[in-house]
Order: sequence, then structure tokens, then C-alpha cells
Amino acid sequence: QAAKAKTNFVPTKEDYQKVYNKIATLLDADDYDDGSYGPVLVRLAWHSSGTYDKDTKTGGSNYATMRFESEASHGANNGLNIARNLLEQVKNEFDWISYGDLWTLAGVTAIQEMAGPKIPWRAGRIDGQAADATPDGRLPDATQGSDHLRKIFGRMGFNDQEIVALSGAHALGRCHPDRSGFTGPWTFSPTTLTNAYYQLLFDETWQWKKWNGPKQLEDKKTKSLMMLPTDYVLVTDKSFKKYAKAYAQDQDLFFKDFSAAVSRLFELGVPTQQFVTPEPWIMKSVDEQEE
Ligand code: CCH
Repeated sequence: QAAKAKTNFVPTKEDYQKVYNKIATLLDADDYDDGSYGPVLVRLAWHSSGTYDKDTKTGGSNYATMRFESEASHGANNGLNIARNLLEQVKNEFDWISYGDLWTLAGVTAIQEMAGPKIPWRAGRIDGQAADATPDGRLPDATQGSDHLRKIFGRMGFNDQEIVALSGAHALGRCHPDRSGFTGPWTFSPTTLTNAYYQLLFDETWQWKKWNGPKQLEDKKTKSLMMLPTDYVLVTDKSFKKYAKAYAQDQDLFFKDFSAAVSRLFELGVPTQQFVTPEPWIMKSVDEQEE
């Protein structure tokens, strides 16, 4: 490590692959949620990117402003300290990486290692200042409807098709009452990325859950799955529904569109000239390297 003098060490794709591999070793955890930190790492990458505003060109993944209390304390970011703290182990070993690169690369690693598609990724984000932190209210509010989704994702520069494709990330993970107030997973396989989220939206009968918590839906049959009001609009809004149906019927199509949209999401707010290469990298999965 001593040879890597901080000032002139220029990391290569192989160095970032080492970071990927290190993150991959931290994913499995018997005593956490459904056995993987993958979903919460995907949520960290998304919340650090989804603050982007295309008109003012503020927010996004470039400055990793969730490091600052003013942004970490936004209600939408509850629980993401778990993901940030986990990644400190990686930052300690690879101190040359910026937090924006670390967090988005962790999202890429988690998606790929949870059987998802390859997510093209570029390095080059830089750590910003507290003054770059974004105001509260830029991330979506789960209690709202399609107008809200179009307003929030439109501000980031995404269209209806991309909104629906990105929402498929909810095949992963779960809601935690102590973080968002909502409860339960969206699918029966919350640590594997599939198109099950869309299939369940169409195939199950969804009813409002009777409880003291915030408005959410449950599947009538098992009452063990959930949908947020914002998830359910993917089948009630005519334009969203068209894409949701297509993804329910074709996992390859979902993977292709999800990969493109997530890759763009994770680059929001990063000036093109900052990226270390013009062409994105495809990081190797752990399995591929063992072959
Ligand atoms: Fe999400 N998400 N998300 N989400 N999300 C939650 C959890 C995850 C919304 C609300 C919530 C995306 C879009 C939306 C993940 C990825 C993405 C939770 C529960 C809420 C609430 C948090 C908790 O309690 O822990 C809303 C509203 C939208 C609007 O579209 C997008 C886009 C992505 C990624 C591309 C993942 C993964 C989780 C699971 C986290 C975990 O800890 O299991």
C-alpha cells in the first residue's frame, strides 16, 4: 500500500474491480434482513443520485452530499447510515476512491451479484462540500400518485418508460417500519433481481392493509407481500401500465431497460469531462472471475 502515494496514484479499471470484489464479500450476512446488504446498498446508490435537478444541475451522485448531516437527516434517507457505515470498511482499504464512486459502484456490485444485469459504470466523481447538499423533498414520496412520480423523475430527466423500469428495483429488499413507516417485502425473493415485481402487480389481488401505519397494499392471498401507493400506480396509470405489462412478460426486456436507466441514474450530476474514461466499464461478477 505504501507504494500508492496518495497524490499521484492513478487507479485503473483493475483497481476498481478490486473495490467491486471487496464490496461483494460484504453482501451476505446471516443476521441482517433477508440475508444480504445488497438491497440497502442499491437504495443508497439511488438516493445519492436521485436528488438531481436537471434545470439547476444540482444534486446527483457527484458530490456524495449524504455524508453531511443536513442531507443524511432527510426522512427519505432513514436507515441508509447502515449502508454508509458498511462501506467505510471498503473506504479504509481503498482510501483513493471518492464516496460518490464508492456508493454507486456498491449499487452496481449489489445489482450484479443479486443476479441482475450488467450495469455500465464510469469512475470520476469527486467529494463535495456541505454547501453542495440538496434541500429536502427531492426524492419521491411513496404516499403519492402518478403526477408526483412524473414530476420527481421528470426533474431528473426520466420519462414514463424509465420510471417504470427503475421501479423494478423493488423486486429487491423490503420496507422497515423504523425507517419509512411501511412494512414488508415486494416479492418472495428479495435478494434476487427478477421481473417478479411486475408479475406480482398484475397477478395478485391487492387490497389496502388494515393497520395503524401509512397507507400500503397487501396481497389478498398471503398478506405477506406489499406495494406502496406509488408502486400500484404502475398498473392504474394507462401509460405506466403499458411498460409494466411488457416487463412482466419479458425479463430480458426489463433487464435491458433497467440496466440503461440505472446506469444513467448513477451518473446524474457528474460533468462528462470528469469521467476518467469516455466508455463505461462493465465490471466482472465474482462468478465470472472464478471461471
Ligand atoms: Fe425504493 N423504497 N422507492 N426505489 N427502494 C424503499 C426501499 C427500496 C420508493 C420508496 C421506497 C426506487 C423508487 C422508489 C429501493 C430501490 C429503489 C422504501 C422502504 C420506500 C418507502 C425503505 C425502508 O423502509 O427501508 C418510492 C416512492 C419510489 C418512487 O419511484 C428506485 C428508482 C430504486 C432503485 C433503482 C430498494 C432496493 C429498496 C429496499 C431497501 C432495503 O433496505 O431493503
